[in-house]
Amino acid sequence: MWGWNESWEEQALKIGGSAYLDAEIFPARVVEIQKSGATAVSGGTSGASAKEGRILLAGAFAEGIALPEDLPAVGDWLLVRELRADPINTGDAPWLVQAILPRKSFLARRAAGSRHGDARFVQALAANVDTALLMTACGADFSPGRVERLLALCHASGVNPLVVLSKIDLARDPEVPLSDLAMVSGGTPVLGLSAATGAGMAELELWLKPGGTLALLGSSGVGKSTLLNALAGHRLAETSPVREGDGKGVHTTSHRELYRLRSGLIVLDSPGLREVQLWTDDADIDAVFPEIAALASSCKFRDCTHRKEPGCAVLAALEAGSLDQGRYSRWRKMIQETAFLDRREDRAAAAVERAKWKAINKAGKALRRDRASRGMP
Ligand SMILES: Nc1nc2c(ncn2[C@@H]2O[C@H](COP(=O)(O)OP(=O)(O)OP(=O)(O)O)[C@@H](O)[C@H]2O)c(=O)[nH]1
Ligand SMILES: [Mg+2]
Ligand SMILES: [Zn+2]
Repeated sequence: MWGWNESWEEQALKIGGSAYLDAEIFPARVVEIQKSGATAVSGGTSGASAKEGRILLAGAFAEGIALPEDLPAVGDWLLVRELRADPINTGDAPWLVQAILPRKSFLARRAAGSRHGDARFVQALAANVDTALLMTACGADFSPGRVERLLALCHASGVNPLVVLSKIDLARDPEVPLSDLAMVSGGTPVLGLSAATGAGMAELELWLKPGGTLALLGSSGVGKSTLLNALAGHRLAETSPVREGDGKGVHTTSHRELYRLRSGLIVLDSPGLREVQLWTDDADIDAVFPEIAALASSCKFRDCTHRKEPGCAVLAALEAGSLDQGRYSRWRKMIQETAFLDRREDRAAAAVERAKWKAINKAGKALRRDRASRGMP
């Protein structure tokens, strides 16, 4: 159930040991995260039917949380212990998290802005996703550049991407946007489909396997929830029309949730991504721009930045017209952006570290006095 398999069972045994064998602790998958808290469903090999529980972060597990990615994300498999029901409070007993089973993949982006106080500004999108549909729609939403960013995100996460052009019923000739996408997708397959007419749906199904977890990614209004409903064969999630004027979505879906379809497929629907800030390194970006990476190996200088250096093979290809100008500009922007964010992050991360240290260390004052008495800053 919910994608549990032998390799999860192995991990659970290794980490949970006898408490797991005695069923004191059991596996549960995080299916929904709301502002008010997280919900998980019980899983594992015991024949018992799945039940839902509220996740509680406390005790040793909570104390061990140092970074945002240490927190449970949607799709995570947890080992939990049911707190004994309180005889006075008749509400359901919460599930105390003991451990997160090692993730098979982790989709994350940089959180926008530094106000979140996250040490590394990372925002988890989902854990243990097998395949992600990187969606862009025919019409106003169409953006090969956004698909490139999503591809880089997948590269950094261990998720298999599949590029999807949605709403092909709206295009006069879908071959044009499809070939634009093929230009930017490297070896990643590109599928055109319409949840409205059903075109391309059979082809999509060929890529999906029961028990696998599929994530739908793309900006608001591309048709993620509509596709989820089409795959399910009935209405699971709310959808709403895009804005008349500019064709933008209206952010209908407001939280991340995993749905288990009758076919056994598990689908993550999530809010539209407003911006895709990369949580990647240069290698992930290069993987999305293989033609640039290939040219770079012929540059005169090994640390060539491909901006103005003499003997730069990338600039030469640009000049000769064999490298697409748009691809080059977008590649440069992504590289610059991650370099800028890395620099900004170092300072902010240090500040967060300092604040945390101050809060945790009860002997802080004494320590500072001691340091001061020894003439240290
Ligand atoms: N013509 C056409 N319209 C579609 C198709 N798929 C979705 N739509 C419409 O596009 C609009 C937005 O669809 P949603 O499924 O709500 O989009 P979403 O990606 O879930 O948007 P958010 O939840 O805001 O992120 C709805 O009016 C859908 O009916 C399609 O294949 N063809
Ligand atoms: Mg939606
Ligand atoms: Zn160069």
